[in-house]
Order: sequence, then structure tokens, then C-alpha cells
Amino acid sequence: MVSVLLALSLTLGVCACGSQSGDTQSGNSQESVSQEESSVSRTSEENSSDSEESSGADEQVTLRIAVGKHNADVSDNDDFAKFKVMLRKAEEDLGYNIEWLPMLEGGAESEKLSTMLAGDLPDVFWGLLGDNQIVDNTGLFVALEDKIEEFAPNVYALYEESVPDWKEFLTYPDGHIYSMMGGTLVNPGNAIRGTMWINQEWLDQLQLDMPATMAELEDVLAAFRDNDCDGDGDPSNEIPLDWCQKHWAAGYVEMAHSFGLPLGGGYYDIVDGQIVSAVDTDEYRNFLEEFHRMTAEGLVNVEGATQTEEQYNSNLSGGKVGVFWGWAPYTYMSDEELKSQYVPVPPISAEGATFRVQANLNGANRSCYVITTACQNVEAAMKLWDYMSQDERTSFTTAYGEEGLTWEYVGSDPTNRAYTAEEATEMGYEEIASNAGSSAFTATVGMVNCGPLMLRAKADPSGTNGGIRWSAVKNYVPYYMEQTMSRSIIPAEANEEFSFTTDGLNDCVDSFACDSILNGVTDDSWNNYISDLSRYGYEYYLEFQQKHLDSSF
Ligand SMILES: [Ca+2]
Repeated sequence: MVSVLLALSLTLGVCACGSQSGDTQSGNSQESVSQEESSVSRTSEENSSDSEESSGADEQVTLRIAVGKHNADVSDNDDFAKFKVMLRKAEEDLGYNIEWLPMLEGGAESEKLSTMLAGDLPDVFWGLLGDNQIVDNTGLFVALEDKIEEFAPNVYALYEESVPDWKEFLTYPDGHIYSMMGGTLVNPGNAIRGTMWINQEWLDQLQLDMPATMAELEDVLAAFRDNDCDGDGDPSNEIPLDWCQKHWAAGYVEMAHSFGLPLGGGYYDIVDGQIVSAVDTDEYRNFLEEFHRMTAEGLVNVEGATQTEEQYNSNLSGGKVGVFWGWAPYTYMSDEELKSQYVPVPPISAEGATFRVQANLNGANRSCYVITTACQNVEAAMKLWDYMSQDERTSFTTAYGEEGLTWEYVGSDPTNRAYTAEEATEMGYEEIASNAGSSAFTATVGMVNCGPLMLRAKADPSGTNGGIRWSAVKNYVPYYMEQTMSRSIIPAEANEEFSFTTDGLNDCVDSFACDSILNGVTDDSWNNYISDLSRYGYEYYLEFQQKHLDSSF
């Protein structure tokens, strides 16, 4: 049990400024009333029973927290914490009044985020900022290196005991620490993005074996194309293989892995410690030509390059797809019978190539919890993260919801559970129980991608969602690149030059790939593309990646 020592720098109002606190930023237009400081010692238990009386206007800590919302989270933005039990418990136990400002994770609402960074600063950014946004705006954030031990003792103990070189990992190029970690330090199930899945029932109906080579895969896809696999009477409405460039786990790079091209982290390869080009090679052109041929033969959805994620979900949940890339079937389908038909396809290598993928084995989110200079009470903001980091059970509850539903302790191991809509209803989640078993449910009851740092992933027994995902990922482990990109932080000037010099490069590569997959590659189109790469700074791009790999900016 953590003893929460609150030295409350008392404020009224939201994002108050102009007080004597050293952590304020001038220029904030909101009114502030600064009260005299007092120290209140209390335990969580005491506080939860007396919060009504003790959290009067004089003492109430108010925080505005911009928080990352998972794209599968079905909660209302204005009631973000409704089903997230640990957010509500923390608020109650600490006696805080928290205004949650949810924003989609992964840059989906980057304009809204830019607006916040440009002036409407919340007190905390939780699960929203990347390293670059911190590097580019260090003046907006509070340096924490001298505060963690004192104001976040649980966090400090966790890092000291279990995270080697944590100070080095968290320290930005200007020498300061601006964030506390979230996510899972070692999370094998999340090490890669897309995995390939196939409808086993369709294979069985057609008396076909699991494909192991590209030629076998093509035979299977042709059979899916030519038969009424879904049994609706129409033999022409099956999608043999589906992909979706707009979905982060189903873009063309997933197919490129089969051709020995470890794209996804960037447009490069790493061979013996050297960055080498990957999207201007004969192997790459061959990949595009092969993917095009399969598309032209009706084996691959021609809409893959352009369809929306909604359309992709609809193809998958409609039972029309034979083979697809993605996270796992439960991410896209809620029908139990349908999702049980899909099984993982172990990595398939194209002729003359060996499947390769870049895995990220350090799942810690360095910039998970960042306090801004608008925050009047840095200590209180740190206490909140410390509260959620007080022990493993609390961290897991923050990330995955109430213990005993989506997860539970089995012995001393936090473990994924298979659970039903009935169980969800019994535990008070009737409103969202129809999502039970899907990614949406966990994303709504927890902070799946941005819980406080957890050292280990949940155990994943077979039959649970984690077990299903792992049943696919484990097949990829032998194909991981030996060396992966460094996680060192790129300094602001280097970043700025990179953005400027390679502006348009991503579009250039992705557009050419998508166009080639649809229309094929000609010598003319290829040569134009090669000169475009040069124009958009591909050579500089590769040199930059080498510096990043060597941490030598
Ligand atoms: Ca059909």
C-alpha cells in the first residue's frame, strides 16, 4: 500500500497560472487563485472514505489531462473514464478532480494536438506525445529528473530495481528527463505489427493444406477466388487476400517481408551494422511486380491501396475474406463462430528470398506521461502516475481494466482471460458487454497502449486473445532481423533538417508502391521513381538512419 504524501500546492480553477509556483508558464490567460500550501498526509484507504469531506474547494487538486484514446475505445469523449475503473479510483482516492481530454492515439488527431502544443496546454499529456514532439518543444515541459525520486517514489523504485540504464533511456539530448514511462518493457506479442491469417474452414472445404510457399499460397488464393467459400450462392464475391494501406497492421510492407524486405520501421535494411537501401533495389521492384501480378489475377483485393479501415473491417467481419494481414481476427470480427475459423499462416518466403521483419522487443513508451509548464501542481500530477504505478496489480488494472474479467492473476502471473458478455454484464459492464472478447472491450475498460510501465506482459494461455495473437507472432520470431534500429533520441536540429530534406519522401515511396501494385511497373515508371527518390532525399535519408543506428548525431 502506498502512502500518498500530498504536499498540495493548492489552486482553484483549471490550469491556473501566475502563482508563486515555480512550475508555471506566463502567458496563460486563465485566472488563478493561489492558496497557501499545506501538507496533507493520508493513505489511499483513508482518503477513499473521507474524500467527500476532505476534498473541499480549499484542497481539491484539479488537473486537465490530454489522454490517448485507443481507436477501438467505444467510450464517449465526454465520459472517457466511465468504464476505466482505475482512472476513477485514482481520482477518488487522491481526491482529485480530473478533466480528461481524450484524443485518438497514433497521430490520428495531430491537428488537435498541434493546437494544444501551440497554446492550449493541458497539465499533462498522457500517451500522446512522441520523442520528436518533446525534443521540438522542450520549453513546454517540466524537467523531472530531480523530482521523480521525491514525488514518484514507486516509479523511482520500479526503475531503479528493474530497468537497466533507465536514466540514459529517458534523458533527452538537452540533458533533461521530461517523461515517465508507460507500456510494457518486454512484450513479445507486440514485437511486430501485421500477422497473416487464413480461413481454415475454407481450406478444409476445398481439401487444401496450409500454404508454405508462395506458389502454394497462390494456389489456395485461386481456389478461394473460384469457389463459393462463404456459401452464399455467389462464387464471385470472395476476397482471396485482403490488405489495407490505411490500416497500420495491413499495409503493403507486410507482403514485402515475404520478399526479404524488412520494411515497416522505415525504408531501409540493416546488414552487418550498415544501413542499406531497400526501396530502390531489384528485389523491391520484383516484389512490386509479383504483388501486382497477384492482384491482376484476382488473388488480391484491388482496393487494398485505397480502401478505408472501415471498409477493411467490413470485409473481414462480413466473412468474405480468405487471407488477411492484421493484428488478430478478434480485432476485426465480433462473431465468435467467424473469428474461430481463422488461424495464423506461418511466414511464407517468396522464391529466392527469406522472410524478414524488424521486431521491436523493447515495448516501453518513453514519452508516456509528460507534465507541461501550464501545470500548477507538478507534484500532484506526478502523484497520479505514482499512484497508478504503486504495484503491478494497479498498473495492470489501469491498462486492462478490472482484475477478473479480461485478465487475472494465476499464481503470481498476470494472465489473459477468456471471458463472456455475461461475465462482463455481471461485473457491471452491461452497456459495452456486446464488445466482450473484442479489442474494443479492453480498449474501453483500460489504457491498453499507455498504462504505467509494466515489466512483463500478461501470460497468454491458448484460447485467450493474447494467446491467439501469440499463436501467430511466435512463428515470426526466427525471421526477426538480428539488429534493429536504435532507440536513441534524435536531437531537435537533426530532426528539423531531416523533415526538411526528406519532405515528401514517404508519399513518394508509398504512392509508387500502391500505384505499381495496381498497375504494374514499367522501365519508365521505375526510372522516374528512382529519380524521384533522389529528389526527395533518399540518400540523405539513409545516411540519417545510419547516424541514428550509431547514435552519432
Ligand atoms: Ca460467395
